[in-house]
Amino acid sequence: GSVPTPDWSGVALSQLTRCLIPSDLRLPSLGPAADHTLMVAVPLVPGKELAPSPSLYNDVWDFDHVRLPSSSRLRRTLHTNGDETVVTRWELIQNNVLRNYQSITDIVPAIASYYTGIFNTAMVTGLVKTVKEELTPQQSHFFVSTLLPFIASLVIELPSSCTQPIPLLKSGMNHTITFSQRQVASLLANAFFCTFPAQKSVDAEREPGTGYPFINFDWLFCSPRAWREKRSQCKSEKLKCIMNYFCRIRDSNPIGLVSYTRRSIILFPEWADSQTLLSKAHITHKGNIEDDGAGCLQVDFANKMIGGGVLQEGCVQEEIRFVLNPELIASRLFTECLLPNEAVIITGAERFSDYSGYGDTFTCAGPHVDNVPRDTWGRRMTQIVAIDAYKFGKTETQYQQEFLLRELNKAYVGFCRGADHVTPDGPLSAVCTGNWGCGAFRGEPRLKFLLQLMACSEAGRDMMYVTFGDARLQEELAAMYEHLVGMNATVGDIFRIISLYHDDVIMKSSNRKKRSSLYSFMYACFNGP
Ligand code: AR6
Repeated sequence: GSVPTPDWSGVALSQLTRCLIPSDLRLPSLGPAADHTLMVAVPLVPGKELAPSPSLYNDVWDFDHVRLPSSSRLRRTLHTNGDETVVTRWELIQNNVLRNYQSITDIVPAIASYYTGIFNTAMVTGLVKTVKEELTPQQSHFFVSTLLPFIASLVIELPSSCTQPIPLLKSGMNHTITFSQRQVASLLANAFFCTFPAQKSVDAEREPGTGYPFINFDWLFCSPRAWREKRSQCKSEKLKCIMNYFCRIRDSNPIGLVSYTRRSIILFPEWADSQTLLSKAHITHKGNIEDDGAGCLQVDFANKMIGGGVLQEGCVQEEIRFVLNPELIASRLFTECLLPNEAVIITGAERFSDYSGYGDTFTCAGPHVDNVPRDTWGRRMTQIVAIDAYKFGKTETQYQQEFLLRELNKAYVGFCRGADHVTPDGPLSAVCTGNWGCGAFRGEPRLKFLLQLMACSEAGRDMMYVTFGDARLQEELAAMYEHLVGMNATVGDIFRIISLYHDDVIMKSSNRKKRSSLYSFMYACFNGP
C-alpha cells in the first residue's frame, strides 16, 4: 500500500510566528483619531459597562455616514379616518417591535408597520418553518416569548447606544471603526427586524456592482426560490446560529470591543523583480481556518460585497464564518463594495456557534464558548481579513499576468502591515489561509497557494495553509514548497516562471488534457539547464 500522508508538511507550526497573543501585543492606548472612529467613551473603566461616545445621540443624514432607522429624517404620513398625521419611522418602530409575541407570525405586523413596501407572511415562510418545525417546542416557545422581545429591546436601544454618526467605509478610505459588542448587537437586532433604510453611494446608480451590501434579514426569512429548495435547510441552520448569538448576548452581555478596518493602498511590490525569499509555510489537510488558525491572521474568502450570500442562500466559507461570528455581519452596514486594491480587517469578532457539514449539508451544531483571550482594548484576539478573489470563467484566464497581479495585490493589501490601528508593532502574525478563490470562484489551488505564499513573503508573514481535507493536495503543495525553498527561489523567480507557463504552455496548446500542468512545468524549468 501507499504511505499515508502525514498530518502536516513543510515547516512545523511551532516555528511559525503566531503572535496575536495578548502578552505579545503592543497596542497604543485606545482613543479616537482622524482615521479611527471610536464609538465608546475612553478611558475604559474595567468591570464597568461601556459608555457610548458622545453621551447624546447625534442624528446625521448624509452621504458620509450610515443612515440609521432612528434618524428623524425618516418620516411616514399616516392616514386615519381622513386625517393625516406625520410620524417618524422611529416612532413606528418603537411602537411596534415591543409587543406580547404569541406566535412567530406576530413579527409580520410588527415589521409591516414601518417596512418600506409590502411585508407579509409569505416573506417569512423560512423563519416560520424554522421556528415551528426545526426547533424543539421548548426552544420555539423560548424564542417567541423571550428571545424575540429581547431582540426588540436591543432594536430600540440604538439611538442611546450608537450615539456617534457611523462613518461609511467608502472605497479609497483607510479607516477603522471600533464598537462595543453591545452596540454591534443593537445594530444586528435592527437588521433582524429589518429597520435599516438602504445606504446610498452618491454614484451607485451610475456604476453597477458598486454600492453597499444589504443588511436587513428579510432575505434570510423567506423561502429560497423553487430551484434552490435544497438551500432552505441551510437558511434554517443559519438562523439557528443567529439565535445562538442573541441568546448569548441576553445571557451574558459580552463586554468587549470589535474593530472594523478598511484598507486601501496604492503602492504594491514589483512582483516580477522581487528578490524576496519565501516565508515559512506549514501545510496541512487537517482542520480548518476557524478552529486551527488561533494566533494567525485568518482569511475570509470574501465577496467584494462583504459577507457575500450570508443573508441569502450562500453557505460556503465566508457565509459560514459570518454566521459563526455574527458580529462580522455588521460590516455589511458600512462597507462599500471592495475594489481590487482593498481589504477589510475585522478584529475581535466572537464566535457563538459550532457547525458541521458544508454547503447544502451545513448544520448548526449548537452554541460555542469562545475562549480566545482579549487584548488590552478588550477585543478577542481573532483577526479576520476579507479579501475577494477574482471569479474566473475560463480556467486559463487566471494565468494571465493581469490576473496574477490582481490576485497578488489583493492578497498583499490584506496581509501587509497597514498604517492602521489594528496591526500592533513587532513581528507580524502568520496568515492562516487555504483554497482561497478555488471553490465558488473556480480558481486553481496550486496557483493560489503560490500567489498567497508570494504575498505572505512580501508582507513579511509566515503562512499556514489548510487544504480542507485534501491529503493529496497537501503533498503536492509541500513538495513544490520544499523544492522552491531548496532552490532559494525568490518571489520574482516564481512570478516570472508562472508568466512563462502562460505564454509557453497555455497560449500554445488549446488541448487542456494534453498540456503539462503548472507544477510539472515548474519542476522542468527549475531543473533545466
Ligand atoms: N477552512 C479552510 N478551508 C476551507 C474552509 C474552512 N473553513 N471552508 C472552505 N474551505 P469558497 P471562493 C476551502 O468557495 O472560491 C462565497 O459566496 C474549500 O476547499 O467559500 O473564494 C463568498 O461570499 C473550498 O472549496 O471560496 C464569495 O462570493 C475553498 O476553500 C465566494 O463564495 C473555497 O471556498 C468566494 O468563493
